[in-house]
Amino acid sequence: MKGSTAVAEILKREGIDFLIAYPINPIIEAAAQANIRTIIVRQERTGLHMADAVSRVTSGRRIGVFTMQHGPGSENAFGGVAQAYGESVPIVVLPAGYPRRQINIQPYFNSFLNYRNVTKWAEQVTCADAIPDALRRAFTQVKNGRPRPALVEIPVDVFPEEVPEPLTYRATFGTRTAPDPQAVTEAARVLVEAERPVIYAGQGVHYARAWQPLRKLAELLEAPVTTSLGGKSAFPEDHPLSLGSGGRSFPKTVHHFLQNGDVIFGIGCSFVTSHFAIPVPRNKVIIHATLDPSDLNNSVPVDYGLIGDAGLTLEALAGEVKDRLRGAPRGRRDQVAQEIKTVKAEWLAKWMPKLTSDAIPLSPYRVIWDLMHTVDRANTIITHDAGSPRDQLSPFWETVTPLSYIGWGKTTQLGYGLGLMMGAKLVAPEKLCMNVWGDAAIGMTGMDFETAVRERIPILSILFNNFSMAMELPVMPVSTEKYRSTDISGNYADMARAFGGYGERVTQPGEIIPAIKRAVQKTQEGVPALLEFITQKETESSLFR
Ligand SMILES: Cc1ncc(C[n+]2csc(CCOP(=O)(O)OP(=O)(O)O)c2C)c(N)n1
Ligand SMILES: [Mg+2]
Repeated sequence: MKGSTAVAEILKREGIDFLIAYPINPIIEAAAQANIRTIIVRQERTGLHMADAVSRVTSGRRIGVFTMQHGPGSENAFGGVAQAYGESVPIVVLPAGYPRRQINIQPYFNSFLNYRNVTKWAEQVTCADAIPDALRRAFTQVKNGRPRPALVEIPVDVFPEEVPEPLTYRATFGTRTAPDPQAVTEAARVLVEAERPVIYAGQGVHYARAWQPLRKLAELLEAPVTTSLGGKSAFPEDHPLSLGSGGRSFPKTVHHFLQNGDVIFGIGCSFVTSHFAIPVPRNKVIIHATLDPSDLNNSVPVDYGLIGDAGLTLEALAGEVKDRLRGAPRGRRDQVAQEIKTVKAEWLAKWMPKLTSDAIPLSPYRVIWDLMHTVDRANTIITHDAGSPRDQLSPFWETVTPLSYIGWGKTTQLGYGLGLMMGAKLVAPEKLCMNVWGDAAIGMTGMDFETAVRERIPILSILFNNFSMAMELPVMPVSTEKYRSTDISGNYADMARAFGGYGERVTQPGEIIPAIKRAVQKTQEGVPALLEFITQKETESSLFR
């Protein structure tokens, strides 16, 4: 069979049922012939964001695959792969390459060379019979160890070559590593001896699907739990021990308990310094459990380290902690829960005027508050975007089910949210999938709303149009005043309608909830919807620095 047919057959055996792509690449035709649904985007970046969400929302049990052409396609895709690398997302990227006689000379874009620093695995296939081995390596890499993109570049003149038959390819598998038992014993001892431990859960808990073991350990220790943005929704945020999530902005409960804690236990997180992660206080005992040793002692010096899968780590720790406690409750639960309740109430009271504001233009906080109280949160997947919407949404959106919030911020490309929710909707069609973004963000990837319409992916986009890059106002006062450099413009509800979707512009506070209901109804009818809320240039967010 031909190289391209072999790729499609291998994807099929790997359980891939849709291929996200931008032409031209012969894998697209071969995949369609093999009954793999091909989904064509408007630009490569969005396609990668979709593939990214396929992997994230399924905890890597299904792998997002994206293919594109050599040269411009692979050049233009770079941002999407870099974003997935930054966020540690396991996707398989299949660029075509220039013909072999040109591929390794200037000026031809060489994916193997150029993508090395934003993938965990990159290779170039030089003859068709190497395709099965290369794909076996790529799929094994994305299913094992730290999740990150793997790339296989296939030169255009390799696709028509013959791959020997029969094709013996078997689907790859993922396996897990467990932490050193001695390290588990030590960590359990420190956690049981701690007076005010705090658990900080990252997205490793999502990939391990370790939501129950996390809850079990927290309840045994009677310890409060916060999450990173990537870990948001790993622990139910309506649980009495939940502090809410970290990020650039976060609830006061997170700040209060971290400052007053004695031991911080990070599970499935990197602790890497980021503008969009809580600063880890330095005078604490730190226990760090992560899959990847390169995280250990990276940004934060740690006292105890555990290397392994978050689920195996949590199960092992819960077992040891239980033995040490001998079935006796700690007797702290009510006091911890009460402290959380008090601090949270005080924090929310401060924000309530914005969350319930009747102002025109609308307060973005009011829109978020009304949205949260209108949709069925347990059956929703939501994501923020870069810009103020992230800092406005993440502290106040209370998640109740795992993977109902796709948080991000290791790198923060404006426009990531749309593709994420399109990918989420593909693998969770029964859920309401919503991206909340600003008018700068839509400028990056908004054209792909047309993809949502054309490919019948009925997401709901919540757009805050404040005719500005409000986030930049404090850092661009002179250019704003002299040249209006932070102004932007557009009618995005009209744009959504022009693309064949449902679009509505909302200006009145009383219209927020009815508009949300109409838009949700439209998504249930299979029509993507965009609600354009005309909002204030809000620059305040819940910061504790
Ligand atoms: C690709 C990319 N370029 C630049 C930035 C830097 N940046 C972050 S937020 C922002 C402006 C956000 O404006 P908008 O989306 O309208 O949200 P607002 O702050 O107005 O609510 C910019 C330029 C980025 N995050 N991503
Ligand atoms: Mg804006």
